[in-house]
Amino acid sequence: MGVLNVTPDSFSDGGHFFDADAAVQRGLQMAGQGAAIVDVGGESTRPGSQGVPTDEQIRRIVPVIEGIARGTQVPISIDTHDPHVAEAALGAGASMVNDITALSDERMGALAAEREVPVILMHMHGTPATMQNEPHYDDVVAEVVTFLCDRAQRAEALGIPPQRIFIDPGIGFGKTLEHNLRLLRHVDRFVTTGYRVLVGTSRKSFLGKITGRKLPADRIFGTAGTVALCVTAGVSVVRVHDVGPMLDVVKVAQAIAAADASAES
Ligand code: HH2
Repeated sequence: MGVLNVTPDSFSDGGHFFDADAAVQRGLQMAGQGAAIVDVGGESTRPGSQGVPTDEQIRRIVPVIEGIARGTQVPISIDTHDPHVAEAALGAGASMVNDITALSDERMGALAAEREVPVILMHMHGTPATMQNEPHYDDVVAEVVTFLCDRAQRAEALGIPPQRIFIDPGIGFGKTLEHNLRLLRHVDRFVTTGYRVLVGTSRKSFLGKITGRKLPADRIFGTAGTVALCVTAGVSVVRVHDVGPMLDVVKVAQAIAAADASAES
């Protein structure tokens, strides 16, 4: 999944694709590089961010989704927790909903059920404005798995079949470095729930804490480390800014993960 933020302030690509034409070009470029999904968002959710009004998000994302959908068959997801934004995005050509609040607004679940589109349910502790204020868990892995299974069951009750549900531990959303590392170390626990798993580590600040890389664009190799680990553990989708390089990492990790099966066949 390639990341496309149509925002002035996203932590990594903020301001790069705020212009609709530049954003469409970027979306088509990621599709050409092999992205299986292009994830379009009109609101930064970086720590401390305050939120963008619904009409402004719609103004940002609709022309971009229309432009990308005209140029490629690659599915487009809409990164929003606002059902009005999601509805506008689906009308413009998106076919998947990426909800970082995991259906906190039940109208989002009803919309996804009615339109028969997949949903991504992500875990977040608090809200982007406050989430990094000393987050605490007794057992971060167990608590996040339990939360996501609960939300996935709620989605099923709203009429979304399990094969259309993705769960996502929400790396960096109300988590310390240690919490992020434990979630990645035990990402197989999410895979064994039976729901497909999506993980988004791309260029995030915890990678900078480990490597000393202050600029998000310098965290590509750090991202690659996490992508290899996630794919090997059975994660279905990785959400990344650098589609071309990460596709190579995915291919190598998939080949290694499949080695036993292919040697015996
Ligand atoms: N991370 C970000 C945004 N949306 N969605 C899912 N499902 N999982 C994630 O880990 C995730 C997400 C944050 O990254 P980015 O979009 O690059 O930055 P910003 O929120 O500043 O726009």
